[in-house]
Amino acid sequence: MLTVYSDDHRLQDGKAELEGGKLVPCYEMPRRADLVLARVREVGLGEVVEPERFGVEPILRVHEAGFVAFLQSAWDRWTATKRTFDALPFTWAVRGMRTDRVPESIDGQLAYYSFDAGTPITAGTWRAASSAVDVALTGQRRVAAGARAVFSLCRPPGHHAAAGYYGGYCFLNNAAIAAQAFRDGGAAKVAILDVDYHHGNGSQSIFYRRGDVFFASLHGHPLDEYPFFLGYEDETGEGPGEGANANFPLRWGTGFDLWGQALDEACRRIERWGADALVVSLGVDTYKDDPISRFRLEQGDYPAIGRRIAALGLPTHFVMEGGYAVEEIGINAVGVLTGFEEAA
Ligand code: OKP
Ligand code: ZN
Repeated sequence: MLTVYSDDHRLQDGKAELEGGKLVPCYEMPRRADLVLARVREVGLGEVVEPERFGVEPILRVHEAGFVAFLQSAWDRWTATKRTFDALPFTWAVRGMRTDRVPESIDGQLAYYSFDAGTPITAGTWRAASSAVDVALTGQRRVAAGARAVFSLCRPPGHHAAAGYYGGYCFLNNAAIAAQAFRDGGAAKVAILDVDYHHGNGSQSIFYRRGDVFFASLHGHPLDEYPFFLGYEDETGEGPGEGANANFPLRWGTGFDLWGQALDEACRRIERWGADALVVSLGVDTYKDDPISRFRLEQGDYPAIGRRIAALGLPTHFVMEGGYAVEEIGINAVGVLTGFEEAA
C-alpha cells in the first residue's frame, strides 16, 4: 500500500491545551506522525511519496471562504496584538447568543470560528493543515486512478473541523475534502467510515443534508465523551441526506467484542447503501492505553479492523486521524493497514 506523507506536519507543534483545569502539553504532537511513518517503513508497507500541491480550491469545496481566510491570517493577526504564545479562544457563543454577526477583533474571531480550547493556532498551523489536505488529496487521486487502497498520513487530523469552525486538534477536514474530491472526480456515491474514538462531528455536519456522501461513525457516547454535542444514534441525516448518516455511540469501557459488532453493522450499512469509494477516518485512540480515551481495544484488534474493511471490496482511502498512546500509535495504525492488505 502506498503512503503519502509530508514533513510539513511538524509546523503544527502546539505548546498547550486546556485539560483538567490546567494548560497541559498538547497530546496532538509531531512525534505521532513520526512514529506512524517509522512503522510504515519498518513493516515495509510500501512506497512513501510526497504530496502534490492542490492550492485552496478543493478546500473551498468543503469549507466556508471566511473561515479559510481566518485560518490563513489568524497567527499574523494574533502576533500583531503582541501575543507570542499559542492562540487559544477563551469564550464561545451558546444558546440564544448572536452568531449572525462576525466579531472583528482576533479574539472575537477565535471564539467565532472555534469550538474548544484544545486546538492552538501557531505560526505554522496554516502550512501544516493545508499540507495535510494535500496529503489527503494526493491519496485520493491515487485511489481514484485505480489503486485498491492508499494511506494518507495526515497530521494535524481533520474530522472535528466543520465547514466554518475548527476544534478537536483539527483545522481543515482532510477526510471530507478527500470525499468531496472523489465526488468531483466522478464517483457518484462516497462513504466515510470514521473509526476514531471521537465522533467525527465535522464530517457529519458537512454532509448531513447530502444524499451523495454516507457518513458512519463509531465513537465514545456523547453522554460520556467529547465532543458531547453530536453523535447520537437518532442523527440519521436531513432532507436529501436522510438515511445517509449512521452513528454508533458506545459507552466508556467498550472493548472489541462490542466495538467489533458495531463495526460490522456500520460496514453492512455501507454495503447496503452501495458506495463507489470509501474514505476511512483512521483514528487509533480506541486503544486501551490511550491517555485521553476510554475504550479497550488491544493491539491484536487493529488488523481485524483492517480485514473487515477490506471485505467491503471498495477502493479505500485511509486518512489518519487521532491516537495519543504515542509509543503504540505506529503499531496500531499500521496494524489496520496490514490487516487490510492480508484480506484485500
Ligand atoms: C481529536 B481526535 C482531552 C479533552 C479532549 C479533544 C480531543 C480531540 C480528539 N483532555 N480534547 O478525534 O482524535
Ligand atoms: Zn479521536
